Amino acid sequence: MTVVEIRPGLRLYKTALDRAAQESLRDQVREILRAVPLFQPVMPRTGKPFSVRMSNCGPLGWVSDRAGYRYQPDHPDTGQAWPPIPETLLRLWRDLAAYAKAPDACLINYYDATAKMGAHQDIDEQDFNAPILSVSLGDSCRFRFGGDTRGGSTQSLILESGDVLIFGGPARKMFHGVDRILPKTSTLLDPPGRINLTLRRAR
Ligand code: MD6
Ligand code: FE
Repeated sequence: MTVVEIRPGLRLYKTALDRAAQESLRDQVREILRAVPLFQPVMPRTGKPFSVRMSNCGPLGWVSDRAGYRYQPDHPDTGQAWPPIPETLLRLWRDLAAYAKAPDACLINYYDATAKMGAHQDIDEQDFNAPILSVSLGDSCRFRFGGDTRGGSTQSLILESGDVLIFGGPARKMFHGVDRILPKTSTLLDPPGRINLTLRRAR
């Protein structure tokens, strides 16, 4: 594992998880998705579907529907409580996030080859002192990030399977998104694609 401080508050840990750890986490995510299947979030008001499908684990999960964005304890379609956060992820948080309180939410994003994520800020949480820790599995993506306002200059980086990105401090509220998936860059997932897990303190 090597760590790169990309800018103050934004740290990239390359290959924080080796292949065996990625396979183990993949299997745990598969198990979670058996209990709480991927759902199709839609944009508030317009109802336009995201190209990414989502699920969650932990006490709270992030959802988006016509009523808005929020954290809630259960699956929006089935009412099933979100399963616990896997120990592997809690360990990454303890080792890398340097934040006293444990995460209470973990969003699971699944991207097929054509999915992407528009520029956004993560500002639905109550405590911005807590960082967000993101884990990538499967195909690589081009991740884009900018400043605290929309439309300024941006930079991009490639996130690969096993990489961990931490957003904290002055980078906590920066705009970011996923330009595109780079298909066939990993053999980890079947069906192929990319999974991104983000650990947060929602409350
Ligand atoms: C993704 N990530 O990598 C999207 N948000 O698929 C995020 O939106 C994100 O990586 C907050 C903090 C870290 C992230
Ligand atoms: Fe985000």
